[in-house]
This record gives sequence, C-alpha cells and structure tokens, in this order.
Amino acid sequence: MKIKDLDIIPEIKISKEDALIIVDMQNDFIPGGALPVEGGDQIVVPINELGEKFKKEKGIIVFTQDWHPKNHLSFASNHPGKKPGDEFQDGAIGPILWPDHCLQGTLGAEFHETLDKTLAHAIIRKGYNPKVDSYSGFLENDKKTETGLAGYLKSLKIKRIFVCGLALDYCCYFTAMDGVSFGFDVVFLIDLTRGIDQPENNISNALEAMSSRGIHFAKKESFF
Ligand code: VGL
Ligand code: ZN
Repeated sequence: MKIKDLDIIPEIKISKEDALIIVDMQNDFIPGGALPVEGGDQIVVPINELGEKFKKEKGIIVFTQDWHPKNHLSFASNHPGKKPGDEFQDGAIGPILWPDHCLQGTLGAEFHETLDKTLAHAIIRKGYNPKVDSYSGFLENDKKTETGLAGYLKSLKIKRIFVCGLALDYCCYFTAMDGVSFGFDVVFLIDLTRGIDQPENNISNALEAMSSRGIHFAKKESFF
C-alpha cells in the first residue's frame, strides 16, 4: 500500500475531546542525528503550526520521548559482533538492532530545537528498561507494561487521537495501533511523519495494517 492510495479525511474540526500525539521529535531522529529519518526535519514547522491550532481549539497535546539507558538491548553495540540494521528478534527487542540513540540526558534525546516545546501538556518517556524496547507511546514492546498515556488521556475524556512525528513505521505506527486497542478513534497524519522503511516494505506493511485496523488518515490541510 502506498501513501497516495490512502483515503484522506477532507475536513476536521478539533474539539476538547481530541489529542495530538507528537511522537519522538528528537534530535537523534532528525538528519544529522544518530538514527536519522529522511525528511524528518521537514515536518517540524508544520507540526508546530498544527499544534498552535490544537491549542486554540482546546485540544490536548502530548509529546513522546524515546529515552534509553546506555545498556539498552536494542542497541547493536550491546551485542558483540552485531551492527545497526541487523535483523534481531528476542522477546521485546527487534525486529532489527539500532545504533545507540536517544541516550537519557544527551543532546540527541532532546526535542528538536525548532519544535515548540511550550505546546506539550504532558511528555511521556519510554524505552528506559534496558531489556524492553518501547516503540508505542502507550505500551512497551512486552505488550503489557503501560506508559500511563492511556490513563492520562481517558482521565481527560479524550475520545480521538491524532498521531504524527517519527518514525512512521515504528513509534508512530505502534502508537496508532495501540491507540485503537485502548478504545480511541485514531487518525494518522500522513504528511506530518516520515519513515525508516527497514526491513524492506515496512512502511507499506504499516499502512496496510493501519487501514485494516480502522485507523483513518488525514493531512495538515484537513484542519485548515
Ligand atoms: C524509534 C527505532 C528505535 C522511533 C525509536 O521513534 O520510531 N525507532 N527507537
Ligand atoms: Zn529507541
């Protein structure tokens, strides 16, 4: 499935039952960082502009932040003989190994300097257990440890979430899919994300799975 084949919601009105989830807009995922996502720099300003709109319409805005310790088992450097990009699946780590990225307290883990940090009502950190990766903003990859995001949104009576940020086929994808599991209406903002596309066809598979799951797609222009 390709981006151009998706049905796009033409018009969206934001209410206070809506939340914008801005996933992992951190230096390490932007070109020049440790795990750069191609074009990641192009979505910062439009995300800020949509965030402003959410703020005006009283929607809730949450940032997620990948936040790993040095001994995190998703890093190839913690597996002798392995390199970033190698396929690897062991429990809650995989399907590939990553370069060291988003180390707690480093510049790489900080939000991109152009991102408007004042927009966030809450920031959810994830990936701090060395043995368990956490792509989703809701659930760690063991599929049972919650980050608290679902409870936070439910306590605020949020019904619908909009997912954008990095990377399309990892943290945005898993956040959107888990959003459905937790009972939210999920809208994926396809022009406000960029993907890694490893292993092969990962983006296309993610789009297919999200469509089948009832996730909707929209663009920034759907709000303006
Ligand atoms: C991510 C790979 C490893 C992401 C985080 O934000 O999509 N991808 N850690
Ligand atoms: Zn990570």
